[in-house]
Formats: sequence, C-alpha cells, structure tokens
Amino acid sequence: MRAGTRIVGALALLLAGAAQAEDGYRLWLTAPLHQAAGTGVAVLRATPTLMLAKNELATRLPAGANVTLATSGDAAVSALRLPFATLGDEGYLVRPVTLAGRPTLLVAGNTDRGTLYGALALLRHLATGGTMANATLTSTPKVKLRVLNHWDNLDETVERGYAGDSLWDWWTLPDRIDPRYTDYARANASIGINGTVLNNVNAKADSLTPRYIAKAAALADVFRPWGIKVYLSARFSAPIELGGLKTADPRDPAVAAWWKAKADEIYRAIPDFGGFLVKANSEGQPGPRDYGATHADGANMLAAAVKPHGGIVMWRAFVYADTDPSDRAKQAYTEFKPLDGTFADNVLVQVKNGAIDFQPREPFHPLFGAMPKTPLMMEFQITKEYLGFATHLAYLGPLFQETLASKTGRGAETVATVVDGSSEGHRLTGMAGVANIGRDRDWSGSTFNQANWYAFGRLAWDPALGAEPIAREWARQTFGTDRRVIDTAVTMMMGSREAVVDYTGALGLAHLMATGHHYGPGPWVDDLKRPEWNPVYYHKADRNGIGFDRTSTGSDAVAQYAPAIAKRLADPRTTPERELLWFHHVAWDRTMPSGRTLWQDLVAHYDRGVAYVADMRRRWDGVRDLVDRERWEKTATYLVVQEREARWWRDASLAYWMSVNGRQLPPGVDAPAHDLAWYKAQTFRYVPGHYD
Ligand code: BDP
Repeated sequence: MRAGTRIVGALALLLAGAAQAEDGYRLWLTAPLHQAAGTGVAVLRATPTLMLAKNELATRLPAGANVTLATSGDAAVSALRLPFATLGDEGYLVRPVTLAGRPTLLVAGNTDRGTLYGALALLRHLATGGTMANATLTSTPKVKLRVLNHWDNLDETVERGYAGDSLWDWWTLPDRIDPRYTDYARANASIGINGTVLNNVNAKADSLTPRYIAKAAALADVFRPWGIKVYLSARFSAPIELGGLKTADPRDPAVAAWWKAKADEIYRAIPDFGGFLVKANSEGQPGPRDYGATHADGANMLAAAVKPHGGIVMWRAFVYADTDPSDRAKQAYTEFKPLDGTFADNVLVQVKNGAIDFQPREPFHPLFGAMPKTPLMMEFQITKEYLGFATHLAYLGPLFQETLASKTGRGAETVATVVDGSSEGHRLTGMAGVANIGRDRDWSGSTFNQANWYAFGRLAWDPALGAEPIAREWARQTFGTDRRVIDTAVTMMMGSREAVVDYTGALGLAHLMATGHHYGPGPWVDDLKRPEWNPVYYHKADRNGIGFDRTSTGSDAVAQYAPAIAKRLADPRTTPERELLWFHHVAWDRTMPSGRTLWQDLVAHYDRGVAYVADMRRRWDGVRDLVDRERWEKTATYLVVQEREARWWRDASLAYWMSVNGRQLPPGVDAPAHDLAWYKAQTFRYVPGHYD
C-alpha cells in the first residue's frame, strides 16, 4: 500500500471514530478531553474535593465554558436563594445564574461532595447529548450508603472474581499508591458510589491488624476527596485470633472492650472510617450464635464500638444452617424477622435480593417489608457468579430493577421504598453491590460487564431510574455518538439477562449449576453433603413433574410474604409464570398460558435463550466497523464463547430432564449434541474465582 493511501485510510478510520485505541481502561469516561480549551472554571474555595471537581471540568468542558463551583454556604451563592434545602449533603444543582454581575453556570451542593457530584453529572449530561445551554440539573441521592463489596482476599485473589487479581496490591501498600486507585475512585464518584468494603466477607482477622489498617488507611486517603469512605469486613472471632481472648461472645464485656479498642485504633488511622460489614454464622463463619447469642447481640456490640466515631455496621442476613432441615429459602426470615426492633440505630441488616443466592432470577427476598423497624440494606451481586462469569454478556439492570420494583404486598410499598427508607421513614439506608472489579485492564473482564458496575451505582443513587435509560446513558458514554452502535448495544443488553435465565433454566428454576466453582450446568448433582447444596434439592424433578412446592402443602415459604402476595403465590394460576417452579411442583403436562405443556414451554425457553445469544452475535457483527478494534474483538470472541456455553447449558439440561421425565423433545427441536453421561463427565479445575 502506498503511504498516501495508508494516510487516507487512517484518516477515514479516525473520522469513523474507530481508530482511537481503546482498551476499556477508561470505562464509561471516554468523552474527549479538551486539554487546550483552558475553560473558565472558577472555584470559590480551594478544598481538595472542589479542586478535583475543577480538574475534571477543566479538561472536559468545551471551549468557552464558564462554570463556577461553590457550596450553598458561600455568601455569593446563598444570596441567590436557590432550592438547596432539599439537596441534603450529597445532592447538587446546576443552574445558569449571575454571580458578581457575571453570567455563569453554577454547580453547587450543600457540601463539597454534593458539588463534585454536580460537576460529574454535568459531564455526564454533556457526554450523553446535553449542551451547556440546557444544563439545568438537580438531583439528590435517594439512598444514603451506596457501597461496593469487594470479595477480595489478602493474597490478592478475588472470591467470585472474574476480572483478574484484586485491585488492591496489599503487598506494596501503603508505600505504593497505584494510580489505578485514583481512577477507581473517579469512576465510582461519577456514578455516585460513596463507600467501599475492601475485603472479603469471608474475612481474615489479619485485616484488623495494625499492618493492614495502615494499608486500608492509605486507600482511604486516596478515596476521601472523591467522597468515598472505606469499610472493612470484620471476622467475628478476631478477639480470639488477634486479642488472645478465650471467647468472642458478644455479651462478654472483655470482648466488647476489645472491639471498642480496635475501633478506636482504626479511627485513629482512618478518621472517617465507615464501619464494619459482617458475615456471621453463615457458611462456616464464626458468629454470635456460636455462643447462643443472637445476631442482634453481635451487631449491637460492634455498633457500640463504632458509634462514638459515627460508624455503622452492615450485618448480613445471608444465613442458613446445616442443623436446620427447613427450606433454605425460609431460614434468613425465620432467624431475622423476630429480631426486628432490637438492632441499634447504627445497624443495617444487609439482605440479598433473593432468598437463595444471586440466581439469574429469584423472587424478592421476603424480609423486605417484614422488618419495618430495621433499616434493610439491599445486596446485589454485580460479579456474575451464576450468570456466566465475565465472558457472558448479561446486563443486570433489568434484574436489579425487577427486584426493586417488586411490590411487597403492603399497600404501595415496593422493595425500593423499603430500601430507600421512604416506607418507614428510615434515614439510614443503603445498597451494596458485590463488585466485579479486578486488575484486568478493562477492570471488569469485559466492556459490557462495566455496564453492570455502572447500573448498580446509578440505581443506588435513584432506585427508580429505569434499566433501559441507564443502558443508553452508559452506551452513549462508552461507545461515543454513533446511534447505530448505541442502539445495537442497548438492544443486545436489554434482553441479555432474560436470555441467561432461558438457557440456564427458566420458569422459576434455580441453583442448577455445577458444584463449587458454579461454572456450567449440573442439575443432576445429588451427592453433596448438605441437602441444600444439591441442585436436585431445588428442582425436585421426577417422572411426573418439576418444581419446589413452597405452598402450605410444601415448605410454606409463601407464608413469609405479606398476605396479599402470599395468597397470589399459593396458587399456580396466580403465580407469575416466571416464578412458577420456584413456588410450585407442577406436572410436566400442565397446560401453560401459551397453550403448550410445561415441558414444551421449558424446551422453548432453552431454545429462545440460545437464539438470543446467536442474535447478539449477528447484531455485534453489524457494528464491526463502528467500534474500536480491541473492544469489538473481545466482545465478539466472548459472544462466541457464550453461544457455545448457552448451547451446553441447554443440551445438558434437556438431556437430564429427559432422563427424569422420559419424554421426547417436541418435533423439530434439536437433540442434545451428546448423551447425558458426557455432560456429567465434564470436570473443570482452576476455574477463576473459586478457591478451595
Ligand atoms: C455465595 C458465594 C460465596 C459467598 C457467599 C456469600 O458462592 O462465595 O461467600 O455467597 O455471599 O454466593 O457470603
């Protein structure tokens, strides 16, 4: 090729927006920088946070922009009498005003953090098609604690992490401050995340030693100006392991004193430390039940230790016991509901979105709405432990939204109004997301996984934002202005989680995965030690039917919901079809609303799921020349993997169901590629995110 042709070719690519190298590192913050623009960004007080805001704007605002960053307390601003009263301490407003006789675009909150959020919102507004001229914005977060939970271990592995090692280089901290820590904080601030739990809920006591407190403090120093607090997962038995005490009984004064001294020590290093997250008496973790004390005893003892410093405790409700033969889906409610009203006022109970464990679909957890006197914090899983790891494209916005929008059966109450505190007037509110962030160059293992981090942050800010507008907003910032790319990305994303449900097990099926690492299908597994570890426990398929009877003729888990919901769920005819087999054991031959039998419908779902992935591949092929090469190719490759694995899930599942129900596939449906024995014989070692 002649040099001239090469240059013209390169230019054409540049104009098409595809030539710029993009490896995903910049996440959704890809809007072009205007370094030379030298915009007029005035800041009324030079605090660290406002200077960050200024910096962000100065490099990204269009030439000629004139912006003033301030807070409501600045005299010139308070004279304007703007509606600051409703903004709380993190809300913002952006308004064209006249300050000292000069027109300017004011970005202000009641605090520096509010102003920073305003500056970042202005940039989002511009990056999603807004202009300086129409930049009139107001927003206040509906949820107070918007927190990532990192399941990161001190050896730098990440439990259920599929994006490489831990972002925290524990070994070189606190000396080396990796620039990624700042970029992480910026990305979080841009979507309103204001807290991060640094270490795994399956915690090691070492995190609470002076050496590791110093490391956490170094991260806290980086995050502070971005409005992000650091929290730690606390191992309940730390007073024994670190303090040499004989017990960790929360009612023992020596134990309480140990925690108080430990909290004081942490706050000396991290004055704005957020508090503790605790997984207790769950999957082998120590806890108050070891001593006959309650979860409230444990939570309140820790809460008392952090209270003088303004800290909080997030106490997880993810409990089920090998000594309890009752339906696993019922156990958290049974344990926690009677404790309502007994928790200290700086405790939140953190509840997973569903009663089992982050399955592709679960009905909302019956605890939401059932503990009105206790702030309940939502826990979503952003990392895709059960939805195809990092390689499958599954946008979780619809999953989050579906749970948040669920009606609890108590008047107009929804899960969202429980979580945002508006149902009962709780001021302390929170939403946690189990992070999908690692040391991979693109942070989350794939471009589209970044959207799940993004959607979590945006929904934590405002649970009423829709999954679709969030997807569009994300795609616009991530891929640039070309409508064809944005529309394609959004279309792919919006049905993608439902596709995972379809190819892994639809109609309310759950927990059908292989053992331990949770990679791939294993609906046949029936030989694990605890009954509730086995997929057969969940689907209860036999020759005649399939599904878990959770009505009064079965485990009666439906009775844990408010009467209006319980009544609906008691009858298969009034149970939402998508949750049918979660609540009912149903005949394979049952006639479904489609007019087909349950078996035929289930088969159709598997095929629909696989077809959706094939369709995503076609759509993505269609934008090949419109997306930068690196991100396009990685996505395209992962879609090939996803299609192969979707087919594997379908085939393995169908082969198994047929072995149980003795039925044929409907005419025209493809037979599984292999026999059941082949699928059962697949074993996998060294699966990411799983550590024995
Ligand atoms: C399950 C995970 C396990 C976590 C546990 C939890 O498989 O790795 O430790 O949840 O949330 O989903 O505590």
